[in-house]
Amino acid sequence: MNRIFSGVQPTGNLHLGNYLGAVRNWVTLQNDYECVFCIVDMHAITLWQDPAALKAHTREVAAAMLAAGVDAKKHILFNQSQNPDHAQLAWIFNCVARIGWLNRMTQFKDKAGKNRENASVGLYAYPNLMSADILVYKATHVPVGEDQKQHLELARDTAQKFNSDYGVEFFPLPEPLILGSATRVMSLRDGAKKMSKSDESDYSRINMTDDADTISLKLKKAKTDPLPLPDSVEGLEGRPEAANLLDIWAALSDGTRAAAIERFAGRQFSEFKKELTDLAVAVLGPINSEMKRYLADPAAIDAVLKSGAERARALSAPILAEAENLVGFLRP
Ligand code: AQP
Repeated sequence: MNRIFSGVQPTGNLHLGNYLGAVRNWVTLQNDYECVFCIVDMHAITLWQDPAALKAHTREVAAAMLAAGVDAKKHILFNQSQNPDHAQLAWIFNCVARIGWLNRMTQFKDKAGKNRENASVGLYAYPNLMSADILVYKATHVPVGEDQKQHLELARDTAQKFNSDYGVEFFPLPEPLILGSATRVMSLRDGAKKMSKSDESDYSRINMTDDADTISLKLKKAKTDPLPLPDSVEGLEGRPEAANLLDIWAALSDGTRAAAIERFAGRQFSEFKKELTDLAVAVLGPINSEMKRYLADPAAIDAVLKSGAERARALSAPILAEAENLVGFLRP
């Protein structure tokens, strides 16, 4: 069976973008793939995280994934730092990947901002750790958003160079899986920016922990424009906030943008937002209650992550051992 590796950073609460663009699809993929789901805490610290918050967010993300339907018994769910094989292989990849490759990564440029000299070395080398996350399990497929496509290309280049440097077809070249209608959910405050955990404004996103009243308030305050909703796809041109809200409707209802436009053509945002709120609450409400149930028992979440890490290491250890042998590391 093909194997999937998927990662999510515990840099905050999961939001609607993470759910519609990633977690919901992962739940579906469980039927057809062997899945390794990883809460990538080592990636999270490439930007400073408050230590207590990092631990809390790791549990929250685990709870959100379990509540959304991740099956941690049949598949694997763990936090990255509990399996040291990722870091071990990442070092080998630091020596395989070329500086020129990393220099081309646009996410580093975005995240490091203007003060690049002051960015952490980890933020720069992050794509090599991501390559190791995937290849330490010889994963064949990786569900990725648009923003991670370049990193996956780098993982493929690294696998290929490793194979050629050591003269064996050892690592598979992982394939991207781009799924779902809402691959990019935008901020509720600015239709040109993606919905993000690290956005300063909590009103920019719907968190998976938000209750019905909060969802309603956030959608009420969501930025719109003065026109009624359009009656054609062309009518959305230059209206990113309207497009985003219609796309959210489409994704939550398992429909298309065209169907959403047809349904709400000519209606006022106030009416549309009421229906959107009802739909969002209907979809997220049950997940929210499940999450609360999981979070009430942190020890049970820790046990899931520990068992997941042990099973993850059982998969990665022989692959890492063989990679080290190929590189020439002596293991008397
Ligand atoms: N707005 C989004 N729309 C659709 N998919 C999204 N994802 C993230 N934001 C959106 C997808 O969620 C998965 C996990 O993402 P991540 O937590 O590893 O990192 P991220 O993409 O950097 O997410 P955030 O929320 O923007 O976090 P911060 O603010 O910490 O950078 C990925 O599959 C991602 O595509």
